[in-house]
Amino acid sequence: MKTGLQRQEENIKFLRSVPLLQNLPTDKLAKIADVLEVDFYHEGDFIIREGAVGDTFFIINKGEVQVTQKIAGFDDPKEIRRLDRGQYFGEKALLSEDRRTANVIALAPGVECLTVDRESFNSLIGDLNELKEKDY
Ligand code: 6JR
Repeated sequence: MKTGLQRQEENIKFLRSVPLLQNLPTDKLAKIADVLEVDFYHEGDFIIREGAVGDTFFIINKGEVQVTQKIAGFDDPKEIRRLDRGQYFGEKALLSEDRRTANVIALAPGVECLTVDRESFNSLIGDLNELKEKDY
């Protein structure tokens, strides 16, 4: 059995390996590790739906996701990229207080994400320059 403390230490170690969070001091990483939740998704699950309202930021801990977006004139959304362990998504709706800009779908065999809610995102992550400068 893993204790809560072991889980917390594992999460801090993983967060330290996430390029976005690389320059954060340990006390901030510990705060993120305190508030994050772990979510699991099966292959094909829509983690995010384009156009929905959203209040959650995601960091991929295991697996891979497909990002798709509606293209004017086409029925089916088109794949724009894939993301895997250590990468993040869901920041755009939080930064702009707007709707989700794309679909994010779990690929096989499933996905584990660390999630942070809007309030914690605002106080711990939202100010990072990489996020504000991100230009897809
Ligand atoms: N574009 C998430 C990953 C992209 C990408 C291009 C865009 C927008 P969200 O998909 O955050 O939820 O994290 O909106 O909260 O190439 N993602 N690659 N979004 N938007 C999003 C990102 C992630 C969906 C992308 C994304 C655009 C292009 C033109 C508006 C106008």
